[in-house]
Amino acid sequence: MPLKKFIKYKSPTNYSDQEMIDKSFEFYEFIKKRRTIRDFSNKPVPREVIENCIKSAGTAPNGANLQPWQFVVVSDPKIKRTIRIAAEEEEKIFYKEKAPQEWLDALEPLGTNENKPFLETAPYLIVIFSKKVDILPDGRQVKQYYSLESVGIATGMLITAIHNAGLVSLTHTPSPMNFLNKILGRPSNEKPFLILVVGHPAKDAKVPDITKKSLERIAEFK
Ligand code: IYR
Repeated sequence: MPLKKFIKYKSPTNYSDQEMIDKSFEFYEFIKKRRTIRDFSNKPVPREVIENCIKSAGTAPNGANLQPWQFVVVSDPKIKRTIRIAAEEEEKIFYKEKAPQEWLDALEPLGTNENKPFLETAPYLIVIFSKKVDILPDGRQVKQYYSLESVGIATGMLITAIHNAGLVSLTHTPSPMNFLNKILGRPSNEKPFLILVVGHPAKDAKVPDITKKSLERIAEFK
């Protein structure tokens, strides 16, 4: 058996308790300002920002470090248009036929509908795929573990990185999303997870006046 290689962990920080309290509170004050935005500006964003944010997402904890994700960054207007047309087709069926009234009632405060102009307006669509199996360059198949959990965590980190960069995002989940494999030429071992729409907010962007549950409602300490 070859010896497994371990290296010393070097903590990047060494905070006191008070510093940790301050840092965690400052971060909360910052992250609670993140809002999901549906009105995007077409103002360009440097590609390097997106690259850095995806590199951050790629550091996420994940099953057996197999990193079961693929990020496809779309800025080509023709591809964005094709995605918009396909997504709106699915969404029309969702809103007009498939969605039960209870679901439509839950969405009502958010003001969503089948029109998705942001898929063309925003400078970037990051289409996130998850893999149940990976296919190596030599064709061998490698089973992946906890793919959805892993990709969910990475997506959360991507959304946080985008907020930190001063941009806004929208998690968009047309259902079903198989059309994304076809449009983007991705193999069938990759399953679309969601589309993250990224850019600057429109000048007059509005957000729904909603609140988050209190700590007491989302956590208990025993
Ligand atoms: N995918 C649809 C519907 C939708 C569903 C949920 I749950 C939301 O939080 C928001 C929208 C759409 O994107 O409009």
